[in-house]
Amino acid sequence: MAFDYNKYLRIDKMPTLWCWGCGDGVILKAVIKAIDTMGWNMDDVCIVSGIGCSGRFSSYIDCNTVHTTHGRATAYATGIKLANPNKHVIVVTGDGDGLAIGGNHTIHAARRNIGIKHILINNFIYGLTNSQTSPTTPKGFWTVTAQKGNIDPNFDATQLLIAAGATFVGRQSMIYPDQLVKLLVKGFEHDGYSFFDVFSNCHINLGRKNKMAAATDMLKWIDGMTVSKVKFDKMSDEEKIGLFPLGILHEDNSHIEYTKAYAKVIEAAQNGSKINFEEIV
Ligand SMILES: Cc1ncc(C[n+]2csc(CCOP(=O)(O)OP(=O)(O)O)c2C)c(N)n1
Repeated sequence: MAFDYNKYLRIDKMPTLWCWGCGDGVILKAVIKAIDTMGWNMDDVCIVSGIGCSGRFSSYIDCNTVHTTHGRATAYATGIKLANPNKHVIVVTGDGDGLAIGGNHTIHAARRNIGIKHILINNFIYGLTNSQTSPTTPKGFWTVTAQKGNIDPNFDATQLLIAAGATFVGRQSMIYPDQLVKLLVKGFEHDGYSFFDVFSNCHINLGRKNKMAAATDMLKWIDGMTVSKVKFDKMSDEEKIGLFPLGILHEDNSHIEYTKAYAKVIEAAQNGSKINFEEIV
């Protein structure tokens, strides 16, 4: 029997506002399937998004949703999770939203290991606002703010997040929805902060000006720069240049999830006792 997406969607908001061929719709379906696999009650799920094409995410899933300000989604999600430790808080941002204006919130959520699930839709551009350079825009690409080609070095979000202390970091491309569902489920099961760098296409606002006008052109480009972590790990340093590994890139289950640590602060304050810092690892 076909999977019933309608059960999870706000049908009155369909069709989505995303452009024809945009990868965001594939990611939406993958997130729904991952939630379904988890068997979560939708009353216990909260989706928080910022502003951007990725920001539309919270409009479409029928659960608790918050469409917040650009760059601040992770800060809202942190507050929501702290106040409701038993809820499943999923934050969805773009690469501009989560790595540029909101980069600060992202690294500190990772550092604290708060149990929010951060899906970064990485389309390598500020999509909604018509093509400004983002922290992941490749060198040489035309953007509206770099009309001679982008000179800014870009970074690999997963390496930043690992360095910041994230305890689950993975990457997948929307070209492989089944693998994306699997990765999301692994990260949803993880007790702590989970970060997913999800490559997506924006053929309208990035591709068209960079000789990839069709969605399929951009998908080929994305596919050409990604490789499974298993293959990546066997490559020489030279072969790895320009390639991004896909899969679980980092997992560390040895640290306490932040709301559990914070519960000890509440307990100490209520009982007039001291925190046992040996339990805060
Ligand atoms: C504080 C603030 N700064 C800037 C904007 C304008 N703005 C809205 S969306 C956006 C860029 C979105 O790009 P990204 O986060 O990469 O998401 P995408 O649209 O590509 O999904 C910008 C700059 C805003 N709404 N608020």
